[in-house]
Amino acid sequence: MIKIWGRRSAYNVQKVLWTIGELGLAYQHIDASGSAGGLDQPDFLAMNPHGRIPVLVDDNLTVWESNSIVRYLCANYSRDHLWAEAPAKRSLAERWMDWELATLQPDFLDLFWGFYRTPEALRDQQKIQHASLRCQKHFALLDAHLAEQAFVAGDAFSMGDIPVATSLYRYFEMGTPTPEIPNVRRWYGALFERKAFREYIMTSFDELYARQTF
Ligand SMILES: N[C@@H](CCC(=O)N[C@@H](CS)C(=O)NCC(=O)O)C(=O)O
Repeated sequence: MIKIWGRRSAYNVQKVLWTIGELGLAYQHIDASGSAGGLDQPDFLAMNPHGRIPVLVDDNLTVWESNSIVRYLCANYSRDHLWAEAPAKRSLAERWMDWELATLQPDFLDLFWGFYRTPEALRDQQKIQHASLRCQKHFALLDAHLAEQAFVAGDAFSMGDIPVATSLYRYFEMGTPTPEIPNVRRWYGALFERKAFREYIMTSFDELYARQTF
């Protein structure tokens, strides 16, 4: 059976749990990080030398890096559905996964950590404002893309939607200003129809408020 190590409130773990939910796979969740700790333990570091979550084990295979895990699951369990077999079609999804990791996530994490995870008295307002503007620019760009199509890689939901959309619930709910992005809102509404999105992404992240550890 597939095993997933990680904390359910962790953004990168949620991408993987959502994917597993979409694919309807049985899995075992092993709590790691947060109150469970364990990321610095030799057993864990043997699976992921970076000491980060999520980690997936499937039979003899161990995979770390959330987007790589999403790719692996879709390639192995969802051929020609969430994973497009044709490289050209697949690239439509993959570019948004890489964009999420390289461009959106660093700015989104600066905003989430700078605002939500920092106690009010310690917040650096200038840094928050800067991160907020960068996120607004990223989401406006995504909005323009979604004006042309229903999902990031075309007319159908694919693995490309998962990493980018994992940030939406927190972005809209954490209490910072968001721009007018009607196409992103429409996409968010379509994702809300998906059971696994509601189950794994639209979950409380209160435990992270003003928490600067883990
Ligand atoms: N690029 C990595 C980042 C992994 C990462 O930084 N995970 C965070 C949780 S989202 C983590 O392990 N933080 C330490 C902790 O939770 O104790 C990925 O996408 O898997």
